[in-house]
Amino acid sequence: MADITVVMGSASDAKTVKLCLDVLEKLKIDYTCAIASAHRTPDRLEKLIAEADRAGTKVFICAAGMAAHLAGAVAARTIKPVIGIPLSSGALAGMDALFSTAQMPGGFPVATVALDKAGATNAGWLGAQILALGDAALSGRIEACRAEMRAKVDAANRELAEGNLLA
Ligand code: RP5
Repeated sequence: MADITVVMGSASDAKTVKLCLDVLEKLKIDYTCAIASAHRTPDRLEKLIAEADRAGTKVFICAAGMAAHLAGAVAARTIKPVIGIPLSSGALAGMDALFSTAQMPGGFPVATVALDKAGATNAGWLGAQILALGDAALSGRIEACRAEMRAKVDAANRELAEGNLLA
């Protein structure tokens, strides 16, 4: 059983979604990933959500562009946490996806992260942090990654103090 189910609206989203999957892999999280569109393949999406829900997936992560109905359509069919990654494409450059992912009606939240690459990465981290509530080993792996990030900032400060960064 995959703990996280990742869904993207189109194959054209794959390159961005890969950044989310990279985080899940780094943290050794069991996930599945599929392409299903709320508009183009509503039946496939419905089946996918029902099967993942039944199998015990704990978090859904949905990435879509344009009038990004995908995360909302998933949120309508499950009470598991849904994380939405709005993607930029088309004439509105992602504002459409951002608003349609974030502006959900009461009772059907989508935890909306930033647009595109930054959002894809953070969707992975957020999904991991939700799972970590019940998984001490995963919490430890997340803490270790944070320690690495802190060490990088410390190293950058040493470089700055030594005059190498601004040289
Ligand atoms: C959305 O429309 C997809 O998630 C994608 O971001 C966007 C464009 O899809 P394609 O026309 O490239 O398949 O449904």
